[in-house]
Amino acid sequence: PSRVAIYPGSFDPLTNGHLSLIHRGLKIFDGLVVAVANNRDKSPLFTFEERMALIRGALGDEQRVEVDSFDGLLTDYAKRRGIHTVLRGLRAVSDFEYEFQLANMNRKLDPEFDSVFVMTGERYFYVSARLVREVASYGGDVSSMVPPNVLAGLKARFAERGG
Ligand code: COD
Repeated sequence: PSRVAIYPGSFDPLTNGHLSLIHRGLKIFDGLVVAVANNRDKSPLFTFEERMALIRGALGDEQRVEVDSFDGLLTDYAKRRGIHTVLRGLRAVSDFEYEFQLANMNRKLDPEFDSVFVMTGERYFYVSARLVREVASYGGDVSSMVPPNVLAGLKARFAERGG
């Protein structure tokens, strides 16, 4: 039987840290569903459609990854998909507290639910989408932190905004 996990996140935008995790995840699972959260309460830099397109663009023709989006609770989406395993990344100790809370809450909502944590490649320990957004907004060089299509997307977005 094939093992598939959901890799959920904001992906605003996809970074090389996320990509590293996807490639590591594919060594553990047969397939991944990258699920972009369409959170109402956040005002993202990229719409969820744009974030999905950037992920698809960065993955090329990787057949084992499906890119999808969800709104509402992750556990509801997971149940709907019949997938009870989620892939999450850990960078530093600082990620642990948040991930621990998230995993426990999700477990309360769905007892079947399990989270698998993978460490990113060490080159990407310090890469976060939030810092990428901030540095790029001031015209800083983020070319080592994001794939080329995301770099182009960031440049276009901040050019539009006149930044
Ligand atoms: N190295 C390793 N891992 C990384 C790196 C990196 N450089 N960068 C990011 N990651 C990991 C993160 O640790 C995370 O595990 C994953 O990649 C995605 O990261 P983000 O920042 O894009 O996504 P998050 O953390 O904002 O995603 C949070 C969710 C959207 C999954 C969460 O808020 C959610 O499930 N929302 C839906 C509503 C819901 O169910 N809420 C209740 C949850 S208890």
